[in-house]
Order: sequence, then structure tokens, then C-alpha cells
Amino acid sequence: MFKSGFVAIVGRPNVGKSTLINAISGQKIAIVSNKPQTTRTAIKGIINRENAQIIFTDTPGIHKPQNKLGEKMEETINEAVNEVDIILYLIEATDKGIGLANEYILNKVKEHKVKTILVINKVDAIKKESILELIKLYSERHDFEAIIPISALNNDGIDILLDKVIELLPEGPAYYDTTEWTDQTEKQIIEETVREKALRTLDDEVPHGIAVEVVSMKKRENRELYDIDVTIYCEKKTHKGIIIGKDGAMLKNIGEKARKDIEEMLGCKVNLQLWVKVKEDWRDNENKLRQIFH
Ligand SMILES: Nc1nc2c(ncn2[C@@H]2O[C@H](COP(=O)(O)OP(=O)(O)OP(=O)(O)O)[C@@H](O)[C@H]2O)c(=O)[nH]1
Ligand SMILES: [Mg+2]
Repeated sequence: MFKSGFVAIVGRPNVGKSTLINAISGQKIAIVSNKPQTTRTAIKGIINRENAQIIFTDTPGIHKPQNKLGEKMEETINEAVNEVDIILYLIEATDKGIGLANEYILNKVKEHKVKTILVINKVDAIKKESILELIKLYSERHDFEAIIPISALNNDGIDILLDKVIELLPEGPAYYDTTEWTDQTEKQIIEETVREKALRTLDDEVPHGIAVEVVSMKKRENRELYDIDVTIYCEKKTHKGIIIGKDGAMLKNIGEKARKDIEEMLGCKVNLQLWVKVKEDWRDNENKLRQIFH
């Protein structure tokens, strides 16, 4: 019997949703950083097994939208959980109690009436027995199909989680070609890679106002080398200065880290040029948002 279906990964910002989709896929599909609201769009990871095909969707962290970008992210989450077979609802092992954000998510999960697995992530960060309290709290609130503790970071519990997902999936065909592993284009992966390095390298305030666009990407004739031009948009002139850094040092640092990852993905050398432009308040402007997210 062949099984298949769609699985959405949801949860608060920073709980490790993207780390989980990468761990499940064994590939870098979604960018990861210690800053909340790293993921902005729905990103698919396709897993093929002999007896199953599972399409996972990583989603932005659920939070109260503070601008138009936030509203778009919320729409993305709502679309992603529609018509899925299973929801993986991630919480953190270090959580003390349920908290406001998770109350909100719990209610959404209940509304959806979709089979839901509660996944307790980051168990590497606590003593195992301290999650018993969380398990008790959550199981009193909802009839989860399963509650599975994992460490997405250490690849711990991932197989158990996958087995459970396959068990719960309906019988069905492979919806995607079995050679496909994500719905992201090369261009999108490059943009996200640059954004990841910026998020990880810059301090708090600036990175959230960043957007990245590949302006051009060309392979040189007769050579295994790509020329890639990328624009980093930020919201303020002062931010532009911070991103470029003293004598261009910050931008160089971001560029070098991004280039290494992009070269690995493309399997050849890359000449990466980064440019920084100010696009004031783009996160709250419908037109500018559309320009950036096409
Ligand atoms: N200790 C520990 N840290 C983890 C684990 N999984 C993820 N993290 C860390 O948690 C932080 C957030 O991880 P992400 O995967 O970006 O979280 P996310 O839920 O996708 O976040 P948003 O996209 O902002 O909603 C990163 O610093 C990860 O390295 C884990 O199992 N254990
Ligand atoms: Mg994420």
C-alpha cells in the first residue's frame, strides 16, 4: 500500500520549525536563525520513501501581525493549514506552561479539526522528565494523535515522528515527481541564503527590515562559474550604513558566508556581488511588498 499526503508544520516563532523540516529532509530547505520571524513564506519539503510520499510545509511563526508583511505571513499560515492531512504543532520543551501565543494556536488547531501531532522540540536543552508537566497540560486540552519529544537540532526522535506521520496518512499516489525535494527555485534559495547570513550576522533591529532580491544570475560561457548580483533592501539610511559596515566589512562578511553555501548548492564557483538599497517602510507598503515578493 502506498501512502501520501500533506503535512503543515506550525508553531510560535523560533520553536524550530525550519530546523525540523531540514532535519526531516536531510537537506537545507529553509533558513534558520535565532531571531524570531525568520521564515516569511510557506516552503515545501518533499520526502520520498519506498511506501510513501509526504509533502511537508514549513510556515512562518504564528504571531500578532504588526505590519502588512506580518499580515501576509498570517495569510500564508492560514492557507498552508487548509486541506492538509496532518498538522505538526511544535512547542518548546523549555516552555513553562502554555502561554498566550500557544493558547491562540491551540484554539486554531481545534478549529481546524485536522489530525494533529504535538511535537515537543529542543529536548536536548532540558532534563527529559521536565516535559511530563507539558505533556499533561497539553493532553488535557486537546486529543492529539500523538505527543512526540524531539531534538530537531540533534536529529533525535525524527524517525519516530516520520513513522507516526506515515501511519496517519491516507492511501494515495505520489503527487510530485520523486526527484523533487522542494518547491523553491534556485533563485529563492539564493535570496534566502543571503537573508540568513544577514540575520545571523547583524544585530537585532536591522535584520527584520531586510528583503533580498537576486537581480541577475548568469553562467559564464565555457566556465563553471556563476555571476550573481543581489540587492539587499533595508528600511532606513542608517540601516544601510550598518549593513555595509566600516570599510564594507559587514557586507563582505555576509557575502563570503552566503557565497560558500551557494557554491555548495550550485556545485560550482560563484562571483557574488551584494548591493544595499533603501526602500523605506517596505514592510507596510502593499506595492513595495508586491515588488519584492512578486
Ligand atoms: N537547543 C536546540 N535548539 C534548536 C532546536 N531546534 C532549533 N533550535 C534553534 O532554535 C532557533 C530557531 O530555529 P528555527 O528553525 O529558525 O525556528 P522557526 O520555528 O523556524 O522560527 P521562525 O521561522 O522565526 O518562526 C535556532 O537558533 C535553532 O538553532 C533543538 O532541537 N534544540
Ligand atoms: Mg522558520
